[in-house]
Amino acid sequence: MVIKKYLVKDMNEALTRIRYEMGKDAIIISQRKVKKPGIFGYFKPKMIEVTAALENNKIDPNWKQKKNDEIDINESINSIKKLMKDKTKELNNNLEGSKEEIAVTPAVIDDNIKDEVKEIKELLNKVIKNTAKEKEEDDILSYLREIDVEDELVEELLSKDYDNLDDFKEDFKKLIKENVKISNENLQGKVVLVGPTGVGKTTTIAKLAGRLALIDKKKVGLITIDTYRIGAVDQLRTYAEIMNIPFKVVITLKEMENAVEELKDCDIILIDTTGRSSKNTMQISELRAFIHKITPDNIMLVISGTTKNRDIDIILAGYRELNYEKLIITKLDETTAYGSIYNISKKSGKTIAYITTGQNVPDDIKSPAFDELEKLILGEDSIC
Ligand SMILES: Nc1nc2c(ncn2[C@@H]2O[C@H](COP(=O)(O)OP(=O)(O)OP(=O)(O)O)[C@@H](O)[C@H]2O)c(=O)[nH]1
Ligand SMILES: [Mg+2]
Repeated sequence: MVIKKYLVKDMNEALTRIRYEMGKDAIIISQRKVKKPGIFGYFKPKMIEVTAALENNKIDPNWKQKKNDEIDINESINSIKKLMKDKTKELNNNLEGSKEEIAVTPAVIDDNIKDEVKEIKELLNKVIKNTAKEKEEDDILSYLREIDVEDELVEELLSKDYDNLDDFKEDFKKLIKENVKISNENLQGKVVLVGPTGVGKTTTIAKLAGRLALIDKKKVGLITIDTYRIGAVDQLRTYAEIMNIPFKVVITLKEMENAVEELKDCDIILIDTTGRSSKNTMQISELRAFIHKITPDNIMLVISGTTKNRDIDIILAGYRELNYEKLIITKLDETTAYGSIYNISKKSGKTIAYITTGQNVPDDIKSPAFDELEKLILGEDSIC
């Protein structure tokens, strides 16, 4: 037997599609009102989910539907079929055997059929219930995909039964609270920013320097050890000149020591580093030697909010040896699903110091509020 579900606006549409796709022998076994899947479905009018069934021997050979459109309820269907077969056999035997002896009265047959129908109904109800449960699971999984949260990171919830997506969200909110922590930074001393290439380390340093020097009126110094990329030094020097703050370029460990010494009167020294591929352990170890020399007060990992889930693992593993304590999640303006905030927090176990939301220096940076991040992760808000 083939069972197929249709999400339609009304019964007319359902009947047309069922007749067209499954043929005239298909029967409707259930119908119910549902919301469209996904978060946006909650704002759309209700639809009808119609389940239709068709016996295998009545399937039109030209009917080519995708295999995954079929609902795998073979176990229950097989028990229904077996039951029907056994009952039919039993009834036939009774009828055969009774030809010469006693005639089977219509009342006896009626009772048998009634029992049979009752059992089939019970089995069908079970099947329909299971199908509804599968539907809720599907909704939850497609919601997680929509908001870009990795399934495995909410594993403990996926083993539970939820009647609807809202119930799931309530539990998910508790997980967000447990795993997404914010540190309200009062930056001081030597602060080093590390992270993969192009995530926005230098731009973030410029934004922080701007805020600290121009708004908080702190004495800020800048150091860069990023002499690797052409133009990298000029990038930060330009900002330093505009803000009129001291700026040092270091190449060797000795120069690093000297630069820190020369900037010792500053309230905050922001140190920019070369973007390193997290897969290149040699480069990261080199960076560690510099960082060790500085004895920083704060090491922050800068990671883009647009990072793919599997790359987050590689980045976090690659930078672990630098013992970073805080996170800066950048480029949140470049995505529409903010699950990465949850994924990065949960996987790293570190607190978020800042998020950045654009290229403007110094405006597009902030210490986020928890509620703000929660809404973004849940897909209830966005950064335009
Ligand atoms: N949309 C957007 N772009 C950003 C953000 N932060 C930085 N960028 C841009 O990302 C690009 C790379 O920024 P950089 O600051 O040079 O990145 P980096 O990490 O220092 O790069 P490397 O030094 O090469 O490792 C630049 O074009 C920035 O303007 C942000 O929050 N949003
Ligand atoms: Mg840079």
